[in-house]
Amino acid sequence: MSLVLYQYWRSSASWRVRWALAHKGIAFDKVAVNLLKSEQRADEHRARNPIGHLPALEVAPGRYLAESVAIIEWLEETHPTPALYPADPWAKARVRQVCELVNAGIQPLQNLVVLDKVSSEAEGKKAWAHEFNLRGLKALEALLREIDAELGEGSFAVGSTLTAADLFVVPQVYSARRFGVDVAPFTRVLRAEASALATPHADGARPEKQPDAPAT
Ligand SMILES: N[C@@H](CCC(=O)N[C@@H](CS)C(=O)NCC(=O)O)C(=O)O
Repeated sequence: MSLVLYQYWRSSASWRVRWALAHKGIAFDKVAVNLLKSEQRADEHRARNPIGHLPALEVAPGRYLAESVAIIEWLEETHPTPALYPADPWAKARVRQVCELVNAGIQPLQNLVVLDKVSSEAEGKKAWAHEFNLRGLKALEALLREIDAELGEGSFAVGSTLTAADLFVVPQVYSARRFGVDVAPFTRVLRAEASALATPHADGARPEKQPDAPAT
């Protein structure tokens, strides 16, 4: 069977994984799970990922892997080329640091399950998500500049080729814009975003290109 990605068009963690699959030329099918209808919290989806989050990748009939970091590292090990991690251990550690800054330091704070606890009002939710996206982008900008100083100025998040770091940065910048953050000051982050979005498989991974995206 081909791999099956359970995803939602605007889920940033799903975006990371479908982009990695496309970049590596791995065939997969997509099944939409609607976050706005809370389908991710249904028993049917918790059987794929006990915490009730997207994405989940069905790797064999009835066998699922969740958590985008785990999925992308598994894809890297099973399909090493084109690589999404540098061979050099230090550069690889920096790629992982960028991934985790987004995965652990920014994205969880904007999750629906969190926003629903923060406020019952749309404005209250947006203000919270704005604050943590802004805080995260400031940190990301500083980190990418620090990495440039070590490895030489790069056009992507880390270095001069697409890495897993870009797959985490680009969806996060999209989210930051959604929550009203002025991203213009983060010029190093925006350079990485532009470079990554110009790579061959970036376009098809974008939210608005997903089958469950609303028609514009
Ligand atoms: N660390 C997880 C994050 C997964 C996650 O938080 N997914 C979000 C969508 S981007 C979700 O399913 N949220 C559901 C909710 O908040 O109820 C990963 O990288 O896969």
